[in-house]
Amino acid sequence: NRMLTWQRTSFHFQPKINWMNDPNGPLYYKGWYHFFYQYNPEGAVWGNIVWGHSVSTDLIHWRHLPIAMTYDQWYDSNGVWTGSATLLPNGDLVMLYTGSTNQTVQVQNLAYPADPSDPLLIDWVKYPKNPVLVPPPGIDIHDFRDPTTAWLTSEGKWRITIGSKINKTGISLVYETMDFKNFELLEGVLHAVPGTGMWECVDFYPVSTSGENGLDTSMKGSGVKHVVKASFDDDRNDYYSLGTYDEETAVWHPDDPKLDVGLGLRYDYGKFYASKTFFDVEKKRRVLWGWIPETDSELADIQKGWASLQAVPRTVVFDRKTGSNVLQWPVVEVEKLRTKSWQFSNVVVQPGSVLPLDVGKKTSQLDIMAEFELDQEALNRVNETDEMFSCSTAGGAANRGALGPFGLLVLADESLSEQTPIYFYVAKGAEGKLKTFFCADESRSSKATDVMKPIYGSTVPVLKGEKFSMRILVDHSIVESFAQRGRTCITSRIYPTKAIYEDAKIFLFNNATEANIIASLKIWQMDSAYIHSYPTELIM
Ligand code: DQQ
Repeated sequence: NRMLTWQRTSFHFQPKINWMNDPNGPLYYKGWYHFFYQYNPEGAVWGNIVWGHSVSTDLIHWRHLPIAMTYDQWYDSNGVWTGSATLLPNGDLVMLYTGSTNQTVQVQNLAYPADPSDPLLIDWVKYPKNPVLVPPPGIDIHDFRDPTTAWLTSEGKWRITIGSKINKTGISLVYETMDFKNFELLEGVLHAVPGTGMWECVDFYPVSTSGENGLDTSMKGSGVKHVVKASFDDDRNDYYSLGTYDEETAVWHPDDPKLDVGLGLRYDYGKFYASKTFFDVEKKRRVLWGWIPETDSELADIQKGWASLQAVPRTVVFDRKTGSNVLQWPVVEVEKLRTKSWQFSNVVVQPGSVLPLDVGKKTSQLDIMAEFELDQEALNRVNETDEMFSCSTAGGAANRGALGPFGLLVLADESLSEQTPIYFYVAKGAEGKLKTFFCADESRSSKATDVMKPIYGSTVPVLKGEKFSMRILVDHSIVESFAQRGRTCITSRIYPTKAIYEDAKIFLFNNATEANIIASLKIWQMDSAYIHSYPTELIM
């Protein structure tokens, strides 16, 4: 029944049925990408959490494997919660995860593959002397979770960090270990930010300031900056910050205190949470996984029998042009799904107009690359304007300013009664300084009344000589949008009821009052990925 199944996606990772949340322990091992995830095998709501498990050779096509770990010990009987993988230099693999005990105490546990020679890592053994860590003095038993991948010190010891809070200050504790069984809590914290609440799923990793390659988690020294990311339980967003890691003190300092964790940048200004990176040893890149929660009602999730997606994995690199943010970009393998393409060159879109783009029938699975130029005469002519602009102002893409909004309407029906505008908005300040916003307006994304319809967005740096550029992945009920090669990203989890399958169209629009825009686009239809179940579909 097409009404029941249309919300399923075609190239985003999701289990066949039931609830999924955080990505866990991603890694590349003996020829396979492994993806574990928080999973409820018994329903479409959070609970009974185990580790689901899938493998892939390209991060796009997946084979679901049996559940890797279930809640079968006193130290994880309330759930096998989030954790991370560490690949040791000798090839050994260790997994650390949070268990919620029979008393709902949050503890850290060690697990490892039963048969390290099995590239599929089907069977897992929990260390008999678990837990390896319990909440230290001063830390609430419910505020101690989500161990990171470990990194090496110059002395050959391993360090991990674990998110927590003290009063309202979000913190990340650092532990040192030789064997992943005995740990020592270091004095002080990796980092703390007052007022930010509990830090979930902390991630800590180096990025190269001189090259495009990703770095092993233990890399340090010159030409390296470190990212701290925390998922804020209070506002359910993933915040990151760039800075310097001091090995001596095991302390990290933000480059710019104004852009500290939670004060500045987010990975994504839409729906995107509990993310985690791993270093892909095969392709020498750092890959980011992020959980996309639902924004419909719990009842709707129960009715459809499943909940949540994962974002298409993204490579993460330091933005050497701005020097102040990372760039996120869908892994190159997703381009293998590109089929038929359409090109539009230098289309002039006049103020107040909407132009349909004919890209054939299969319009609910697209990869769109678009570039826009604002007409220079108008840019010069327009005086200071819209300095108070914010994406989230009521009205969204319907609000008209001198130099915006302009962009695309995706998952729109013929009559535009459903549409999701993804757009730029240019504000002009004193001395002619331009400030560009990148926004996604979900307020008209669905006729359904039981879904959230926020308007998302933030600023995006557009450097001298750059055009306004966006990439959009459209996949039935999710739209992932990337501005300026991934400086600002927005994931929209939306539920069109009319703009589905071949009734989903796309349009160019320009709601600016003063300026023409010139648009050039390349648009590909996307094939579906192979994401099948074990064992029925695996055994061929
Ligand atoms: N989800 C896990 C926790 C983590 C939270 C439980 C973040 O370990 O803090 O399912 O979404």
